[in-house]
Amino acid sequence: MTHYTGLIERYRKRLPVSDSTRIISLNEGNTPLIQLQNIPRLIGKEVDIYVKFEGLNPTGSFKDRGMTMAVTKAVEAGSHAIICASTGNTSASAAAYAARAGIRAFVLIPEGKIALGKLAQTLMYDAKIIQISGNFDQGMQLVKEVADHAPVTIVNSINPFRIDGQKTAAFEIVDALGFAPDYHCLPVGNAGNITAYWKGYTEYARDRVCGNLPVMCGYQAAGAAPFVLGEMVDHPETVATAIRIGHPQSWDFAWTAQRESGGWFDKFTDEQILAAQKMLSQFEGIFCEPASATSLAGALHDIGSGKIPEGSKIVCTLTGNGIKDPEIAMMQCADAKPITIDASLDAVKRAILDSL
Ligand code: AN7
Repeated sequence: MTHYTGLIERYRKRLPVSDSTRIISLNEGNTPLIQLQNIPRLIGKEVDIYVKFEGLNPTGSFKDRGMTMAVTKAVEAGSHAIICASTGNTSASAAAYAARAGIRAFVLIPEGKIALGKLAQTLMYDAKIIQISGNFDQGMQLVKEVADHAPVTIVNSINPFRIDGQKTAAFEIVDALGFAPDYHCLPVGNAGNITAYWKGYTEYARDRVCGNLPVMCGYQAAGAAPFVLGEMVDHPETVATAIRIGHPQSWDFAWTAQRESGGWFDKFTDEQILAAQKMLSQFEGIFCEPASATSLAGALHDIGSGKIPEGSKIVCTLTGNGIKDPEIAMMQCADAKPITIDASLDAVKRAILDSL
């Protein structure tokens, strides 16, 4: 390949595009799979943990994988506008790909409950932002209803092209490792992503690109854990606003992934999620957003309990970039306020010597 031009070009044969399709791309995908070096040593376990850092996509989240496909197909079908409900990342991604395509984007977001970076991005990409005094689930319901009455294409993960785009993350992992991991850990909100990874892995296994399949581990925030409770949650709450979702759209698909892979769902408190986010930053230099760290919180818990045995190869997807949510990051580091000193050599020298 000459230079990388996005996941549709790379996996063209496995995606529903033709030679005449105009590809709407921002060179998404091809994100790093980074092996953790310090955390396994800290916890004293013999495990290979890799993180798939999806925060390095063009708009800072895994949503770009699905959005390049969904917007490409919307434009191919003649659509001039897209719409989504979002906890923040889908809206940023939809807005960016609409800008790239030259079409309009409408996004419904829960007022006051989306991270600052996501709001700033979406404004910059010039989407029409509609805040509702309600949560994501109510927004999603409204989007489904309004799409029946207006010429707009829904680009939430109920759009099957989103799932097709996102399955390429599983392809990249197998292409990088030469095999599928033993365990794949993901944060779960609407469950589109766990659905997509399972589709990608099973497609590769069917075609003998890999000989094994991972166990799928879906982790939720304790206050927004419908898969763990086995029923919808009407008032989801969590500091990880990206996964503040109580009525997942890919309910049946996610249960299929769990059942077929022999996997499980579990839930973790905001404190556990934030601790995992800080740990990744502090000990590995990898800054993801709070929701993303739920995958590591879950993996560490299940490694600790032995549910994931030593010797395992584990991939945790880090779905979004830490820079998306500066307010939570500052809150996490409230005790580490920067010091202010005189602009003199003496004062700087003293500050350094004091903290060595
Ligand atoms: C960082 O943007 O639902 O289980 O509207 O932003 O596929 O829903 C975001 C979801 C995990 C959960 N991590 O993925 C939205 C939205 C981050 C996310 C998820 C989201 P799914």
